[in-house]
Parts: sequence; C-alpha cells; structure tokens
Amino acid sequence: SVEQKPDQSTSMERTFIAVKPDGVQRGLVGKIVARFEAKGFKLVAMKMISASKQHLEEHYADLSSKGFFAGLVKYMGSGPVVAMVWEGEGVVKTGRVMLGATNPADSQPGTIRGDFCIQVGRNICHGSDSVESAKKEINLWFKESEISSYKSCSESWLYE
Ligand code: DAT
Ligand code: MG
Repeated sequence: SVEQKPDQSTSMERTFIAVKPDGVQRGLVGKIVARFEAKGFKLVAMKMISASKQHLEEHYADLSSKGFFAGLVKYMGSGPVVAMVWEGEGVVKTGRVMLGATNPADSQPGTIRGDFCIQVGRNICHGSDSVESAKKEINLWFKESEISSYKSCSESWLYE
C-alpha cells in the first residue's frame, strides 16, 4: 500500500478554508486556491457543497446571538461553497493572515479580502480561527475518508 499516515509532527496543522457563495459566483475560486498553493501549503481535501441551513447554523454556532446571524446563514446558503482542508506548518494562523481582516474595509492590500471584496457581509472566504475550531470545522464539513494523506514532492524544499 502507498497510503501514508497523516503527518503527526507538532507544528503540522490543518485548517478549514472555504470560498463562500460570492467568491464562487465571482469566479475567484482559482485565485484563492492559487495563493495557498503558491505559499506552499498542501491541499488535502476539496469539494463543492450547497450547505443546508442546519449545517451552516452549526458552522457559525458561536455567532448565533449576533444580529447578523440570520443574514449570514442565508448568504452562506445562497449558492455552493468550495470547502477545503489545507495542511502545513502554522497554516491556521497564516491562513487567517492570508485571508485578511474580517471586514474588507480593514483588510490590508495583498490579502485575499483586501484585494477582492468590499463589504463584511460579502467577504468571499472563510478560515478557521484556531487549531481547535479547525478540528471542529473539518469534522463538520468532511468525512475522514474525504481527506487525503500524501507526501508532496516539494516538501523537502519547503521545510528544512
Ligand atoms: P471571520 O470570518 O473573519 O472569522 P467572524 O467569525 O467574526 O469573522 O464572522 C463570521 C462571518 O460573519 C464573517 O466572515 C462575516 C460575517 N460578519 C461578521 N461580522 C459581521 C458584521 N458586523 N456584519 C455583518 N456580517 C458580519
Ligand atoms: Mg470566524
């Protein structure tokens, strides 16, 4: 068998990244994927999914008391999203830096939100905010069998 165990070294992390319905509709899937690929992170799962209201309410459960919650769930369910799992050293924190601030008005140029969107309610992408949330989100969006373990040919040129 060529199957490999997931990398268990302490600094290797996985994060859940999603292109939201506006990012999909605006044709930004490739650009967002390209940034994570170019950085050196490893794509280990990806699928397009039209999420149910219940699924999205669970995904955003921590925000259920917010005034924008109903609108957020409606927006996220307004079309398919591209759900992904990316792996790499520090990918949770670095992934958030690459997305930029939640409100695109505050996102630095060079970040995904800073470069491609304008309003907080249409901020085109999602990224887990901690290793713990990443685990929860990956579990919610993916079955274990949908996540691939493989050795990237660039690994020895990315990590010393
Ligand atoms: P992030 O997506 O950066 O983790 P969050 O978890 O605080 O931000 O909020 C989740 C999403 O909810 C966010 O991407 C966009 C939406 N949202 C956050 N604050 C909002 C606000 N004040 N008005 C409208 N939508 C908001
Ligand atoms: Mg969040």
